[in-house]
Order: sequence, then structure tokens, then C-alpha cells
Amino acid sequence: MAVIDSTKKEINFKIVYYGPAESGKTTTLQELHSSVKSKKKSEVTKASKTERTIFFDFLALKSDSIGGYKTRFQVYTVPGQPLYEDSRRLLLKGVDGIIFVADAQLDRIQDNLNSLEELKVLLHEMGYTPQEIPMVIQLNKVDLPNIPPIDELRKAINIFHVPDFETIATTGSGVHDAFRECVRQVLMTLKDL
Ligand SMILES: Nc1nc2c(ncn2[C@@H]2O[C@H](COP(=O)(O)OP(=O)(O)OP(=O)(O)O)[C@@H](O)[C@H]2O)c(=O)[nH]1
Ligand SMILES: [Mg+2]
Repeated sequence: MAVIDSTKKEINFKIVYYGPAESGKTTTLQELHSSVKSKKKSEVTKASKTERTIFFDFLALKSDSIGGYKTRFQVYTVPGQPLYEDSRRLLLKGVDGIIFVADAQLDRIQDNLNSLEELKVLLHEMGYTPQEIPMVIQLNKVDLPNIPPIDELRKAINIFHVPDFETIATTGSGVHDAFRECVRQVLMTLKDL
């Protein structure tokens, strides 16, 4: 949950990109990075030397002040490959908002559902239901040909009934709208603190 440092007058939020292997999480983070002014961001830290994420990718973003407190967002991507469940569990610790990056291709629907089910279990271990954590879904790769009609895709994948966005991470289309909505939901939780 949000970490408030009253000495430094800072609030730190943690946003996690979650989803199945190769759905576009790292590409999304890189796109987010390239569109933010340099004063407001860190470099992307890739904790993996390969294309596939092995542990995590990380980006720090500064945002506007709220009530005299500087706000910072620590943004992570999890590794999607099934064998890295322990890393995903670790990366979810203290999460404030989740952006689930689904792969919209027809033959990946089950992989998305498996990943959503795992997310539900890991959140449950932390004492949360998915409804208690700010969340949005990216229906990613909608530029590819083997995509079902969006309404069907939404019905199949958006099982937590959260805001969803059609995205193309490779061009950045929709990526910022999804991030903004997640941040909006996260900031709304501040009033409950
Ligand atoms: N056509 C298309 N390709 C995409 C899109 N987003 C990502 N890709 C491609 O999909 C592949 C996997 O993307 P990554 O961003 O590495 O996926 P990831 O979710 O980080 O994968 P893991 O780290 O293994 O979990 C890369 O070749 C990307 O270029 C998209 O919107 N459209
Ligand atoms: Mg990755």
C-alpha cells in the first residue's frame, strides 16, 4: 500500500504490470518511459539480460504534488512465464494498482485466464480480493489479425469487471489511457487513508 514519508513529504505508490508471458508488459513499460519528460522519470531498469523478463523491469515516475506531498510511482513488470510465480508473488507485495496486460489473440485466451486466476490466488494470499485493488486491463496486440470481436474478448477476459482498454504496446496506442485510469483509481484510495 502507499508508503507515506512525512519527513520528506513524499507518497510512494507501486504499480505492477501483470499478465501472461509475452503479452506486452515490457513493451508497454518502455513505451510509457519514452513518452515521459526526462525530469520526471528514471531509466528503465531491466533485471534481465534477455528479451524475456526473468525477474522484473522497473521505472520510477514523479508526479504532481498532492496536499504538499510529492507523489512518486514505482512501476514494475512481472515476468509472465509460468515458472516465475515466486517472483510475481514477491513483486505484488505492497502493490497499489495493477495493470493486467492481456494478449488479445484468440489462441492466448486460456493463458490470460490462467494468469488472472493466479493473480486472484496471489492477492488472496495477501488478504485481498481483486475488487479491493485498483485495476485496469489492457487488451493488447489488437493490431494482429487473429483477434476475436472486442465485445467477445471483453466478456471472456474481463472477469473482474474493471475498465479495459484496447492497446497496441508497440505503437503506444491506448497505453497511456490505461496507465492514467489506473493512477486515477490509485489516487482515489488516498481519501480512504
Ligand atoms: N503486434 C504486436 N506485438 C506486440 C505488441 N506488444 C508487444 N508485442 C510483441 O510481443 C513480444 C513480447 O513482448 P514483451 O513486451 O517482451 O512481453 P512481456 O509481457 O514483457 O513478456 P515476459 O517478460 O516474457 O512476460 C515482443 O516481440 C513485442 O514486440 C502489440 O501490441 N502488437
Ligand atoms: Mg517482460
